[in-house]
Amino acid sequence: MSDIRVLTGPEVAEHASKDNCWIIVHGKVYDVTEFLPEHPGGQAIILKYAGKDATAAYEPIHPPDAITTNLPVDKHLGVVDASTVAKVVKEVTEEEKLRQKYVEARPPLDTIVNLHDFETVTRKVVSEKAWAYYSSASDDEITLRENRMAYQRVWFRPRILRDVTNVDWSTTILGRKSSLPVYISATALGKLGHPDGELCLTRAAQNHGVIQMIATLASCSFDEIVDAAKPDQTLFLQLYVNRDREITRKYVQHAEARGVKALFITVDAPQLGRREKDMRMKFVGEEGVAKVQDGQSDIKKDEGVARAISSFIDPSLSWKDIPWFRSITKMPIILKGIATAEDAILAYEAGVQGIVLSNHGGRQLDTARSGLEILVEVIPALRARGYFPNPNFEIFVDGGVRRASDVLKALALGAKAVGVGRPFLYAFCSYGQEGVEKAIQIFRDELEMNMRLLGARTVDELVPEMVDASALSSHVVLTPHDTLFHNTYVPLEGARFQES
Ligand code: 173
Repeated sequence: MSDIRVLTGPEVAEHASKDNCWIIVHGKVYDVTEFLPEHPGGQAIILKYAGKDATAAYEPIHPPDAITTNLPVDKHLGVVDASTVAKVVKEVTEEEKLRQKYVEARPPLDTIVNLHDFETVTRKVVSEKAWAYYSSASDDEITLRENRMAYQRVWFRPRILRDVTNVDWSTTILGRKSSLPVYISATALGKLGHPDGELCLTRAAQNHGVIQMIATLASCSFDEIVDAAKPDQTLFLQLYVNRDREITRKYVQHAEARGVKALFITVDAPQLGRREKDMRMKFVGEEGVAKVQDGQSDIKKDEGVARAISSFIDPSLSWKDIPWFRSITKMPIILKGIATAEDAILAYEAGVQGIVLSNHGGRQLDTARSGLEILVEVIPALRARGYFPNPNFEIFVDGGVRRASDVLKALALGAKAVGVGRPFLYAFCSYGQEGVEKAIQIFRDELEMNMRLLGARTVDELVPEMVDASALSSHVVLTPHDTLFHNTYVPLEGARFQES
């Protein structure tokens, strides 16, 4: 071990330019000069930390192994003597002070009564940047809001006098036991909102028999998440397909070897939507950075966090690729992001094991329809061809689910289970693992009550006759105002004037 080079802070600090750029991450020194133009997030952000410790900025956006796997070994220069590194004294901004105050004044967890509450708390206790990234949706955010509204256009037709002493909401998802007809859907960059990131989900899920879908762009590395899971815990994987299929092949096969039970290929994001809240945040936040570039144009600077790191996603992905995926894995393949009956039929005929009817949480094509509305189009179309019901082809819905009543509506209309993304993310941003456990408990409590009141003792008893979805596809119906949702929803802002 004696041949490891030990550098001092001042030595590293001498390499602080575009032509000679060293950085410190997790106590190690890296020469990133040649890597600068290749950095998916642009060079500017690295240059901001040239010659300094970049760990704090690096951590939420990258899995821990991102730098070691992407940078040739000869650029790993050595370790830094911690006592010699000038602490990048993070100036405690007014924003940060306020955030800390809110963290301290968080409502006690036992006073949290519904999933909206986690969102209310998260908005105050995470950084503005994290909030902008998580909460944003594309363009005018019409679809984001529609995802809630759609559930409110479906009304229950409850049945009575059925002896509902015992109700059971457990189910199977792709042949795997799940204590809820809900799975934790993939969301990226968990460490922006909590230091343990997605591990909060993994730990909570294992205590409650809930299935977690790991995101390709999680802040924790894939292996960290799998290592944190129990051997018998079911994990699914969400996949962004890389332009370099070899990388994707290795990733998928590694996941399968590590015991992941299903592959959800995201098919609605050949390009990321323009999420304006996120874009504005980045633009304002990195203003100083643009100057480092000295007139160089950095097209990434106003794109927001997600767009900056999504350039590896292959927009050429097509139906022709499905047989290749089938050839590289035995895991069930599910296409995530189907939005029409036409594509649901193609998916079935392509031989995949399921589809997620989704608009990516309103973050992709704005004014795309809600998953629930897609569901009532897809089921009859599949049924007419004899493709539904079929135990080997499961249909999922995600987007906008905040209540067990939403879950029951989707199941009654033919979904096998629903995906829940942001609410679980917000649960850990606000209260860590315990928050996620509480969110699961809330689902249980609401499912118990709603199933009793609806007269369904098991998920199999949730039938289409229990709902009136006749207004679902009509977008001009009045429903009572969803107060909690609208109180949490932050309206888009207009252009910002510069400060003088
Ligand atoms: O919705 C997203 O933000 C998302 O899917 C994504 C895609 C690429 C990078 C980060 C997040």
